[in-house]
Amino acid sequence: MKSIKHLLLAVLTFTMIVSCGGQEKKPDASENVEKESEKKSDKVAYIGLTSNDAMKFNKKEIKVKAGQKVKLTLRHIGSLNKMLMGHNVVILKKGVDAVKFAALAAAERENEYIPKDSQDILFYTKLIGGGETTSIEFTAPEAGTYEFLCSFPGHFAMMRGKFIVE
Ligand SMILES: [Cu+2]
Repeated sequence: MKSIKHLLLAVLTFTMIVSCGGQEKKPDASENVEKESEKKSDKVAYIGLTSNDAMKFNKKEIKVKAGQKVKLTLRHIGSLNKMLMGHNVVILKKGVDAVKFAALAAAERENEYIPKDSQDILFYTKLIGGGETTSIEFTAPEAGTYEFLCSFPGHFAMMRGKFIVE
C-alpha cells in the first residue's frame, strides 16, 4: 500500500511541474509575433506637421523617397477658429509659381482656399482650426523639389517650405 501512495504522489507532482512549465512559455511566443508585425510598417513615411496661432509651421523642409507611401498629419496647436486662423497644407506640382498660386487660392473662400479644378496641386489637406488634426495619404511623386504652403489668405509669406523627394 505504501509504495502505491508514493507512486501516486510522484505522478501528481510530475503532472504539476509539467503543466506549470507549459503555461509559462505561451505568453512569450505571442509577444514575439506582435513585435514582428509592427516592423512591417517601417516603409511608410509618417510626416507630422504642426501649425499655430502665430502663423507658422514647425518645419521648413519635408523629405521622402520617390514612390514611398506618405502619411502626412497636420495639427493645429493654436486655439483660434478656422475662419480667423485656418491652416492647410498644399503641395504644388513642380515648376508652379507659388506666389501666383497663393493669390488665386486666397480668392476661393467658399471652397476653403483650394481653387476648383486646379492643375497646380499635387496633394492637399482640408482646412483646420485650433485644436484640430487632419491627415492625408499619398504616394510620393518622382524625385525633385516641390513647394508646400498654407493657402489661407496672407499665410503664404510665413507658411511655406520645401517638399523634397529623393
Ligand atoms: Cu495658415
